[in-house]
Amino acid sequence: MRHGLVTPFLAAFLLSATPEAQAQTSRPPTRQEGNLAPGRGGDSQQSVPRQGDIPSGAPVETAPPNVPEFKPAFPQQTRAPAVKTRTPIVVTEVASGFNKPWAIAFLPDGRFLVTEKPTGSLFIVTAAGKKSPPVTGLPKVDGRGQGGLLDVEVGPDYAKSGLIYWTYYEPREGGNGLAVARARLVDGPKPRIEGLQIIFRMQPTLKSTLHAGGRLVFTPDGKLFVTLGERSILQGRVQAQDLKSDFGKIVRILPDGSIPQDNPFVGRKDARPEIWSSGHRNVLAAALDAQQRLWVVEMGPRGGDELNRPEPGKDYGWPTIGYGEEYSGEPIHKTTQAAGMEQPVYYWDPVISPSGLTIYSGALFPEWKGNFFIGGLSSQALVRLVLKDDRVVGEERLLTERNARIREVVQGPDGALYLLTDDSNGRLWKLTPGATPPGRAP
Ligand SMILES: [Ca+2]
Repeated sequence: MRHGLVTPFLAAFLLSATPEAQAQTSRPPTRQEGNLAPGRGGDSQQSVPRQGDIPSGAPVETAPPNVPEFKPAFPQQTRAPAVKTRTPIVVTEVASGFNKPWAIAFLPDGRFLVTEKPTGSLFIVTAAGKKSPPVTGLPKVDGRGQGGLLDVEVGPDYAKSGLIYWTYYEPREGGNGLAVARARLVDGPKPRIEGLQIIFRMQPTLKSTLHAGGRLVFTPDGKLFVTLGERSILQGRVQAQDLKSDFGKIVRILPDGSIPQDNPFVGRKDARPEIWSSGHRNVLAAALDAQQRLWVVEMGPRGGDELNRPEPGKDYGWPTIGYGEEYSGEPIHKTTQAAGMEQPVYYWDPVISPSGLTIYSGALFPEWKGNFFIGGLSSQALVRLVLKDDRVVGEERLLTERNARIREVVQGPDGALYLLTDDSNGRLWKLTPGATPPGRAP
């Protein structure tokens, strides 16, 4: 079993965001939007270390590693110094009662789309937390294990087309596989979809209830990244290194499912043309940064969760290299480095079990600009990373006092963070800055 460390959350609220910063409005959504350049935000008058300074000191992780014989390839590839958010955080429960919810997307009118994994249900939720009946017309899902209805995104041309996109475990003859669908959302008291199209089917079909990936990320140039896992069982795992298989890949398609002609393997007979990058294990967390570069956080084996920045045609090593081991304690990798294989930007041992990634670009929390927020399942935390020059320089674990598995984190159009907890009574939380504590005003 995965068992991440739970660090006590110390509510030492020294400072708060400036009123000016809070009054600013931020840009709209989230996973397809990047962060602004790291800056000082509203805290430039404070005497504590400013954003942009390099943190130092002990790491947030204090538990011993599962695989101590594997050493990082460069300083701070793991266990970066602990950092602490100074702005008081207010957690508001927007809605609850979701059965293992998986993803949030924002409709232009301020409502949310929320998926439920095992039931395959999609809900429209108002800002006040009122849930619609399940949207009808979605295809049946294979909801066993890690399967079901996973990610949902509002199409980039939604205002005109009404198109939404989602991922799910598709039941197939001989097993299942991840599929990407799109359809027009028809709003109303009994919402439904119209014009269903399955735009992508992960190949091959396999009997597994695990590791199919499933995050969707639209890019501003009209492409769609889909993250795909390696199905966990050994027959699938080895295919993460096979370019004729979709397993353990990030793929890049157009919204109608066709292949962008500038994909790295287009025109090669020995590779599938949808592949963007290979050698991934199971990616449930993906987002673009301010430069529109894709970042992913991978669910690793015991002691091997990874942050990667997948570049076209590159191999991220799984299962040949890595920093973890089997849950049984048996080795997986002989080594952590190999020619032609990329190093992770950062790794966690013990693991956090990442699901959901947002790179913060809002104005509500100026000190968070450019920071990475990762949902932690076994770690029961919202994991915050501070990066400088594409290296992790600080790590924080937020919300640990709530003992909740965090499945999803997205930035709303209002600059708040929205989270889902992974529970049979799953909750939708909103994170906003609190008031400046008395006597602590700048
Ligand atoms: Ca790797």
